Amino acid sequence: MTLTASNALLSFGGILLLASLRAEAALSVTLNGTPCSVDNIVTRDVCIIGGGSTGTYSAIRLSDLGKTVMVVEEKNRLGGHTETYHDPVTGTPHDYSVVVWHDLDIVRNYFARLNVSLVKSSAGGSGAKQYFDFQTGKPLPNYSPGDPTPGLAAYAAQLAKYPYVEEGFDLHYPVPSDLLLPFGQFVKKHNLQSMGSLIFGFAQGLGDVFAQPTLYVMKNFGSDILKNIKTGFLTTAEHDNSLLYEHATADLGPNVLLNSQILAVDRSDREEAKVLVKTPSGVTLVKSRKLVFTIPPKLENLRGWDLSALERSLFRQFSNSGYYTAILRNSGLPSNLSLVNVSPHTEYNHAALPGLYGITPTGIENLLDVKYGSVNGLPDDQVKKDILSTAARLQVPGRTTGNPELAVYSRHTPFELTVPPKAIAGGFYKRLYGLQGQRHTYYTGAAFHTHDSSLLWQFTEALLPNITAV
Ligand SMILES: Cc1cc2nc3c(=O)[nH]c(=O)nc-3n(C[C@@H](O)[C@H](O)[C@H](O)COP(=O)(O)OP(=O)(O)OC[C@H]3O[C@@H](n4cnc5c(N)ncnc54)[C@H](O)[C@@H]3O)c2cc1C
Ligand SMILES: *[C@@H]1O[C@H](CO)[C@@H](O)[C@H](O)[C@H]1NC(C)=O
Ligand SMILES: *[C@@H]1O[C@H](CO)[C@@H](O)[C@H](O)[C@H]1NC(C)=O
Ligand SMILES: *[C@@H]1O[C@H](CO)[C@@H](O)[C@H](O)[C@H]1NC(C)=O
Repeated sequence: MTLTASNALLSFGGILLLASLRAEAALSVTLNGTPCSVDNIVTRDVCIIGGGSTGTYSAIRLSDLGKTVMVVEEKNRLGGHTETYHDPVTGTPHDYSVVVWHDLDIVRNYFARLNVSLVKSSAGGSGAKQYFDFQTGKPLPNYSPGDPTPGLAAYAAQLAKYPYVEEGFDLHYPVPSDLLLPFGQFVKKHNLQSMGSLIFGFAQGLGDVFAQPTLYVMKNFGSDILKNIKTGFLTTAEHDNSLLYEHATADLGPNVLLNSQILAVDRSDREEAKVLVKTPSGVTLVKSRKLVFTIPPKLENLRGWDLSALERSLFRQFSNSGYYTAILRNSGLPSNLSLVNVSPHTEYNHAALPGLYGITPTGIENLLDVKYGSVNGLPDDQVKKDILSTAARLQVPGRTTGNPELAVYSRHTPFELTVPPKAIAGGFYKRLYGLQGQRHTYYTGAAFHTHDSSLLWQFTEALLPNITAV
């Protein structure tokens, strides 16, 4: 019997037991006209591509609405950009990527459903702020970001003109020209200069926020964010945001394929979509009536997909920024300061990219949180080297030399997906949204709205009636 060799597989659920029994007599299927042999075939109502913020939400909600699901995730865990470091010495958790959610019913209901407690939190981070030019390592003791209040008030008045940008990309045409202006020009036009430093710090991950079309900035930094800055965001009571995803993983049981790569997708059949997946225990074919697509739609991430000419022509237009996170150990830097990267040479004294946004406390001795940005993707080796050499040159009073190393490093890249103003004005997002429901596929996730978990759950919730319709 092959069963003795399959203990690990058995714990993964009945599906894989089946796979092991069939391993010697592989099944043959035809995908995109090519015969493929598979170890296992499963049928679900919905196959969810990507198990990050949006994919996990989709899986839980669709299950609760009585649908059978299968989530396909390439990493070894659900959660996507949500990552938690557990200090091996103290066991203390630190969320080094996604930190907060909006205080909204949809958020509270979802966490209650997965039995994870929430508390109010500010998005500001901890530690007394000190300003350094990270390029030279020198302190800038006389620098102050100034009072952003007048700029924020004027910005809020501008936001109020475009309430629909907070719901998605259902734009009004012709697209108002202010939404297409590079944000730096929009700032000057509406006298928002006093919020220049604040927006750069908030819109981390957007690359050069002042060069991005204003539309993307408004989607990232919208009215509900402004409200939550005043009234408080939500975070997990345990300060371990990955609990949400661990509970979801347990809840979904065998309906998640982790460490799994998509080999091919065939949506040509009128009845069902076929997704061929390489899993750690063999090749599985997932057949489903509907797909929920939540991954970054960059062509290099869609090898094996049967993209239509339209899908290809839309997805190839996306550019992306780079965003990276790390935890620095033994840096010799104090554990209780928030070090902000400012530059004497930029318009709002914001950090020059590529570079660190800042280094902030984790609440754990000897461990510091690092955020790093670039206008496009960079090789990991370059980012890691830059983080270490930058940390080494910071002239923080009282520091020791240390022996800096990265306790963890994470590549959140491609991050923000954008298209040029001309494409936005020309109806790019109308065509992108026109894909909804075509070829069994529903699209959600950051590229289809914005990098904000709470708003993505709202956006996904609104799609559910269509996904569950027969
Ligand atoms: C450092 C950082 C801090 C942030 N802080 C906050 C915050 O405090 N609050 C907030 O609301 N938002 C925050 N965000 C934004 C965050 O919420 C994301 O925008 C959100 O995770 C987007 O959800 P998503 O489902 O589109 O993508 P993801 O969560 O990234 O999920 C996509 C999933 O698909 C998987 N995947 C990708 N390609 C494939 C493939 N080809 N095959 C199989 N699987 C694939 C990925 O591994 C990932 O798990 C932060 C992001 C970062 C990077
Ligand atoms: C919910 O979480 C609490 C606290 O972690 C735990 O005591 C309880 O058993 C959990 N309930 C369910 C239904 O999982
Ligand atoms: C940080 O900690 C050091 C000693 O570890 C202490 O001297 C200093 O006052 C602290 N600074 C702040 C801003 O808390
Ligand atoms: C969802 O279905 C409704 C009703 O059929 C339709 O009007 C709407 O355009 C659909 N929305 C999407 C995003 O497909």
